[in-house]
Amino acid sequence: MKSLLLTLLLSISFSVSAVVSNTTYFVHLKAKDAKTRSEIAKYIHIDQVIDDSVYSVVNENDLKELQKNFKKQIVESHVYIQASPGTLGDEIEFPRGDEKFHTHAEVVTVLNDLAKKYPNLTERFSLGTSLEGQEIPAIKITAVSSNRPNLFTPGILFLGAHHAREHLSTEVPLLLAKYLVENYHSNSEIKKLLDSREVYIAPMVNPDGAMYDIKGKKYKSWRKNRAVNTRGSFGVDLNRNYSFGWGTGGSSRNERSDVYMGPKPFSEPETLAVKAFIDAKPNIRILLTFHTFSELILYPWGGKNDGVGGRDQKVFEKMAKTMAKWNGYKPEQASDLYIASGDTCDWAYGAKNIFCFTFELSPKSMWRGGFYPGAKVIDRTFNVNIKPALYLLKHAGNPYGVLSEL
Ligand code: 0X9
Ligand code: ZN
Repeated sequence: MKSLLLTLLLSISFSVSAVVSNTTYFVHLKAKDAKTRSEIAKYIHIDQVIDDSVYSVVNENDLKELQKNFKKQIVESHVYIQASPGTLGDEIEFPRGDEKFHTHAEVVTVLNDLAKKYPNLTERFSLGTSLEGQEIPAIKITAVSSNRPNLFTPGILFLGAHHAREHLSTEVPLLLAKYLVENYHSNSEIKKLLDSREVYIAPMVNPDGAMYDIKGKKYKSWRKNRAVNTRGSFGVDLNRNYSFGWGTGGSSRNERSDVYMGPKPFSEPETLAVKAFIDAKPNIRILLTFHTFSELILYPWGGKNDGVGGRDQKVFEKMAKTMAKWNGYKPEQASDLYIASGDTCDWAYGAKNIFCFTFELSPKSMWRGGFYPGAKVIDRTFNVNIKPALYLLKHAGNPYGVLSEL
């Protein structure tokens, strides 16, 4: 009898916790400074910062946390329905009008085609496999022959789509791969770079999340991967799951939170794949991880208010400022936006000494489309970021060289 009751209770509590609502909510909160923003970032992901306000689209759990902890600061909150055109259905395709964005299958095809067309410049490889068994597709681009393995060739890594809904962050590195191989023969600057560098590009680190976000041709504002959590919710925030400073602020232990750090550092196959790859490639000196949105160039630290200090601080500042002249983005230390621990760049720099930047691509604000700005922004976002990408490629040889540039 006792065990029957227990079973009954367990099954009731399981089915209650298994019901997780998909409703999303728009919230506007007052947050007067970076310290206040960092308090809020312990619970939710802040989508946008403007003056003394922060704005976000959050799930039901995260809205409840805000109501519990920041009631007085909430200016506005309401149900948010993501306007996404298109038809119902289960296809893995982008909604109507956004077909120019690439699905996982299309990213694979583009990279395969590039590798086939430019066998002397490329090597197709996988960074690893996602939780749901999808390939994390990648390509190596270089004109340095792999028959000369003893030659030290500086390397650079470009990553896209740690966050599911940030689809533009896949397009930019994908276009970069195409641009580099297509211009090698005609552009002497690119020839020189590829003759002396190894470029690694993985445009979709989180294929499960990204494809879940578009499934049924309807955007879901999904951020995390699709990890099956213990109490019926899904997803770990991959940009809170790296080990350096993991769990020390600006991330949540609550599985339902959009900034859930995961049960342990590198608990996710996607972040572990990035780690394993970088561990195996000591020649990588620079990393650029693309995200959206807000038009920012961010550099460490992200998990604490201190700067990295010394000469490296100067390198980060100089590089960020130089690149900002070309793309018009705002250069700043990541924690000035809000503190978040366990992100890619704190680990890449803190554990591997890699000069790592996070670009928050277009648009600038929520009112210009936020995570879903439409396909019209793809080309222009890529175009303003060509020069920054080539600049980083150039300085992968010796990042400190920027200090003696005017
Ligand atoms: O919060 C993030 O993971 C990044 N922003 S996003 O809107 N793409 O989710 C920013 C990470 C920058 N790092 C820190 N602020 N620590
Ligand atoms: Zn992101």
